[in-house]
Amino acid sequence: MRVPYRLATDAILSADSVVLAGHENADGDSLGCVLALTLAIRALGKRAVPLSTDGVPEIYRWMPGQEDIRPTTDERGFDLAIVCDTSAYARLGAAAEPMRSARVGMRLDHHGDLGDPFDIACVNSKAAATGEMAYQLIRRLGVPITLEMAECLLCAIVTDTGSFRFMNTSPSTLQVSADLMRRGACPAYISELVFESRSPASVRLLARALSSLQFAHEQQVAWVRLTAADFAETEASDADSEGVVNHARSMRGVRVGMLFREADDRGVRVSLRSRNGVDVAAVARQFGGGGHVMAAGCTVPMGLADAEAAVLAAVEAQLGR
Ligand SMILES: [Mn+2]
Repeated sequence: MRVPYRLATDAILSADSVVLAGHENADGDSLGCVLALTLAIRALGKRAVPLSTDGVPEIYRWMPGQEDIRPTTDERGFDLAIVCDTSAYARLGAAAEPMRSARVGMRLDHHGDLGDPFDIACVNSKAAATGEMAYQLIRRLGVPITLEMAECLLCAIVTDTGSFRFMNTSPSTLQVSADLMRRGACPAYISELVFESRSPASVRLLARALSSLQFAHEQQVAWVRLTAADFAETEASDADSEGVVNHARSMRGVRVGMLFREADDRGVRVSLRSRNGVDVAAVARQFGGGGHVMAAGCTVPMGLADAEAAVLAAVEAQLGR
């Protein structure tokens, strides 16, 4: 897979102002890329404006430079926009307009879907995290990777690989991570901050989800649900449901794990996780979503029970293929 890093570095080097944003429901990867690239672009003496439509979830509020992130900006006409960790402007939420209005649009992403057209598309679906690609880009810019950048990039990799446990972890993922460690970043420290610093509300929310556990397809499919009342009564935020879906997949014999959550008036948000190559991205695409083969999501404009039935039927069809 040839990634046009040369075009990407040329675009950055010839820009004076750069605006960067990751996807809605920001995660360690989207934020890590936006922040590391912001630091690198500023190190080149250029202006960089980091955006994240729903701000920075609490578990990422230690990341270097995160205090600069705004949901959006009134400014338009940046020289360059860098869309991180997604293929679509629509997923940038409030940050979409300043990003769209930039003279040059660049996508830096490890999702395989086609998405919107960009002037420069740096896409590598083999990269474990977009952070792995941001590392390659910063190296090619000739900017020394500081401890701050290294912590952002390693956080991107640690979170998107589930602490190097997921199938996407490759030799190059580990090589990049080793280099980031040599620059002072520490996976144990990052894991502690991200995975061992949960809010009581998020654990109470997890308890609600686990108590809803259901199975189908000879226990090869497991799912949990979170209602609007679960969020309200535990005082949990949307970000507190991160990782809940992994519990549905964590059991012996389960091939597909799912989380259904009543999100907003758009309907039910569905997260899908699989193993052994079961393609849940294909399922998500049937409902207008997308993602990776073994980690995908979609929003279904139905009530909770109907959404569960519809997605379960699609998953069972996928398993029967
Ligand atoms: Mn990612």
